[in-house]
Amino acid sequence: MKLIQKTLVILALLAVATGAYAAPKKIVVGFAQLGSESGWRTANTISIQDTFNADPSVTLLYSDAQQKQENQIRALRTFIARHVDVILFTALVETGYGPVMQQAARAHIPIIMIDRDVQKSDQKYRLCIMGSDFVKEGQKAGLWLADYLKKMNMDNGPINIVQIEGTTGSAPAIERSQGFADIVKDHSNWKITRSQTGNFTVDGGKQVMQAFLKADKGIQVLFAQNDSMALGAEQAIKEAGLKPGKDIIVIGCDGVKEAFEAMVAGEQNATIECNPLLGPQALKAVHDLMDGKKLPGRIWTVEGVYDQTNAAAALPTRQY
Ligand code: GYE
Repeated sequence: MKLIQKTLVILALLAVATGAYAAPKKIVVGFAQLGSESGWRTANTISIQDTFNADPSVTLLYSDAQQKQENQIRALRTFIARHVDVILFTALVETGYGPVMQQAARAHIPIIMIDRDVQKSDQKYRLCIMGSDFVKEGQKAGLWLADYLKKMNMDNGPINIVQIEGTTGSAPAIERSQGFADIVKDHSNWKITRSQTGNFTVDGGKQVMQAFLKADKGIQVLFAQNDSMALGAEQAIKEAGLKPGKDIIVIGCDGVKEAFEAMVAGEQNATIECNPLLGPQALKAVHDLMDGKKLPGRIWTVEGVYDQTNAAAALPTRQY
């Protein structure tokens, strides 16, 4: 080998060794998902994974806590120990995350929350939150019911409403209950006679509705705080020999495809949309942050209400 060639080889080796030719450093994002309890959650996970995995400048580390807070806290600790650049986090319940979030703050790892928030006193440890207005969703369910009862000429006598709540202590369960109660109290003839958690799952919704139907023959309305529980409850209603959507008015929440199919089949009356497709806006927030831009404290998702009057038209365009 001639001297000039030797020199070039040595220079190239030196450049690699000193990192001058190394690929640009990837942004490492840890996503602490809470579980896979519902159709909504599956759509949410896929949206984040697909969006982040399609971006070659990002590495996504994913953890599914299987609806157990201790698993989620462990995942957050692992992300902190690995010094990820950003943590994406949705809280199973509102309380109990203060210490681990503080640990992330001390390690200067920013937390971007999606979907479910933590309690007020711990919100100082997160940079921003993006997702839905759950109080508004509960109110929309109540307002839809008021309109419907008027339309059906049913709003004169007492209205017996049962509620199947989401995971106890979670932001959407607390806030949807609150929003729905806001509207119930404006109607002196409405009463929530039973309210119990179905943990946001199809099975949970079915079991709770079975128990409600055994105990009470006069149920007129069900507000299920997500569509998975509404779909489970619809099965229970059918197995009890009644027609969901006719004998019992059923309102769900989320807007998953199966709920649209149930509305088209006349077995569910309405769903309050809650959009899980947060991947694109979460990725934008991560890039903005890494580019040194300031993130807004709150990014709201824009959502609608669907019932049997517009479900069939919307069904072909539903993405989740
Ligand atoms: O409504 C439910 C899911 O946090 C908004 O969680 C989310 C809720 C959603 O299990 O289906």
